Amino acid sequence: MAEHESLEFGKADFVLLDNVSLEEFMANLKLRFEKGRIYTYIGEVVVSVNPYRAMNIYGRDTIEQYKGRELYERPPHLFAIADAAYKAMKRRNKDTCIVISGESGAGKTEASKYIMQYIAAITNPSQRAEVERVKNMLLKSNCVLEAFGNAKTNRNDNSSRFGKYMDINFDFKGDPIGGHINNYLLEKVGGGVFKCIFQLVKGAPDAQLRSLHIQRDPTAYTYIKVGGQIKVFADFKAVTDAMKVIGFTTEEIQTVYKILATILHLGNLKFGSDGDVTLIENSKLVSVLGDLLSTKDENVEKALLYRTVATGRDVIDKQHTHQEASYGRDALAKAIYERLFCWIVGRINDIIEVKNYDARVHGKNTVIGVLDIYGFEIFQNNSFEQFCINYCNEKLQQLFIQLVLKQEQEEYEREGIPWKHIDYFNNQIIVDLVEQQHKGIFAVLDEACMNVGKVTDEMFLQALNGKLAKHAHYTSRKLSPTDKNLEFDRDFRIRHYAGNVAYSVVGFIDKNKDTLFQDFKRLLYNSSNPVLKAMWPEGKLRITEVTKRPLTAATLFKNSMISLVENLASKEPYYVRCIKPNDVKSPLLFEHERCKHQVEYLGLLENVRVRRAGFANRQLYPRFLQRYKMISEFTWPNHDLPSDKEAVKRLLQGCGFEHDVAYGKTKVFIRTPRTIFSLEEQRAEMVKRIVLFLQKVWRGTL
Ligand code: AD9
Ligand code: MG
Repeated sequence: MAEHESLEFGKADFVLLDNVSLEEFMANLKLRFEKGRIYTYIGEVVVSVNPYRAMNIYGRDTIEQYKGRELYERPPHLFAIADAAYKAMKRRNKDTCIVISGESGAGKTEASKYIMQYIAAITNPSQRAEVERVKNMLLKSNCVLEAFGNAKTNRNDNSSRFGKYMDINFDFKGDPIGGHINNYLLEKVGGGVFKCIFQLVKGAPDAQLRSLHIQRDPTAYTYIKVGGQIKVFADFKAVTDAMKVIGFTTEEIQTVYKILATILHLGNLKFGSDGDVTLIENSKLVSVLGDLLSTKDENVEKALLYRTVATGRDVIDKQHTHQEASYGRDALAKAIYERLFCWIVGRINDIIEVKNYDARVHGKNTVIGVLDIYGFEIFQNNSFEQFCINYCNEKLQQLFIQLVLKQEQEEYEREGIPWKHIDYFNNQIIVDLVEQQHKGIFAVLDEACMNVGKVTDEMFLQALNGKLAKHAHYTSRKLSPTDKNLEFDRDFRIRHYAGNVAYSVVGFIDKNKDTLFQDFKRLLYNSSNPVLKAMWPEGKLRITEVTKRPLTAATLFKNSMISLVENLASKEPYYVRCIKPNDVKSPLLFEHERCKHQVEYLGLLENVRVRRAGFANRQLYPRFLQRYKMISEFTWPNHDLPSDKEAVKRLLQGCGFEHDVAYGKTKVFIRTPRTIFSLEEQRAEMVKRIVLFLQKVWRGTL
């Protein structure tokens, strides 16, 4: 039980609820939120509710309070989890990871930043210059990734449009020596405009804008007009400086901004037609693009208006229709942004990765990973993106259950306590539904995309219905005709562990395929700007050589999830579950239904049950004594028994709790929360008496 915090603030650990019911859970969550207690534990999991206001709980003094402490000694906090992960790594040489999940705007990215700050603050006490340099680079890389990966959406002003996993490597002293970042599924469509684009238009110096042919007026650009306005202007310099600090060359930084400018100009390109001929209306943009992409104007124009196709042994130029040309333009803008983002991540990795670490000399190099990834999404209209995100959450849930149970089991074994099996819903069946070879949803989608000729989204849905008719977690209107909430040719529904979600198949085929015309890849590869050229190696292939299809988005995502989960599974996990209290960014409003929904789909109640099925509480013997020794004559003020373990036994026997506890090698395990309450009450009573007694003594001696 977390340090004393009176019950007026609710229970600091959900495991201590009198009854595990959704109502009690919600009441406790609400009470704590209203009292400004935004963090609550479930055992070692932190549940966090976004406060939507500045909290005075992240300063240097708070950091000091958590440093080196055990989880239960202080009120629940992210710092306690960060410290636990750090201690496990340092003391036991374990690789650890912190998994942060929750829906958009719930506070994941903020949490990941506080965790990084904490780790930065408690490491490198000897101020080694090399370590300080690494720390600075890691923090700066966050700043760059946010600029290029975050956008304002209607759900969050600073929404991360990509999932991020960052490893921090530590040397044998426990100081950071490098890192590695993995990014997952940068959102290609909709969802606002990336911050860096506004930063450029609003914050770049005049001369630089001029060289990019950009005006300082965001409304002049079609792509950002639709994205809406945001306030992020002074940051241009900060991001540029961060790139310099990390080690991007001047040429690289210039190319980055040229690419952003290219995207803005592409958005303004208009196509027209003259009879059968498609043409570019504002043709002076073509030479702007030629300049920015360091290539000949006529190459730009050709790539925008034609595609090269191989027919047998011949190669011909086929002109785009008006519609194809517009489609190609937008696909190009998205693709170069995505490529730019991946390239930036790759460059950062080149620089921050640990090099030349010799384990024989320095001991084991250990890792803490931090995963900031989109939680379950259920919208009015759910599409391919939600499908991927929710699949990702199924994978993480699977891992969570396995690991939490495994971790419990291992601790019991370590401590020599008999293990009792716990029942839980195993969502592997849903994971399989999505990722299984040949008949999983991804496999069916890929097969549809492989077909030559036009395969429509509806045909894909029919194929799903054919293959999955019998699956307990899959349905559609065809399979359950009475379900009026599903559209016949459009929707399928999955029963996720977190609830039912209907997905519309519209756009699945298109989003899954790499639809960028090969001509664009060649255009970019043939640029005389070496940085740009390096981003598009596949443009090297001539048309007749392009035989292998690029991997589909589904396959890439699936593979990246599988390796993410493998990676996490090899580490000791810590969890932060973020909850968004309302949709209006209010610090006061706790929308009950909204929060309840999240508690359900984060599986928090199940988590409490798993935790309580074992032992609700466990404490090291000396710590336990330190806290409760005043309630027994055998232990107060000091005991004369042969060990702390014996003393704890004696104390608990005296209180009549013998039946509710088990004695491990180093820890006492307490099964029910009531026992803890009772100990706490007795302690509070004794403390009061001791204080009164001391006051009397003082008065007497004065
Ligand atoms: V998204 O899936 O990337 O769209 P996140 O990352 O879960 O989302 P984020 O961390 O960006 O949400 O938090 C959203 C906003 O909530 C922040 O911009 C802050 O204004 C606010 N927030 C979140 N956590 C805290 C906090 N601990 N203290 C104060 C907070 N404000
Ligand atoms: Mg985020």
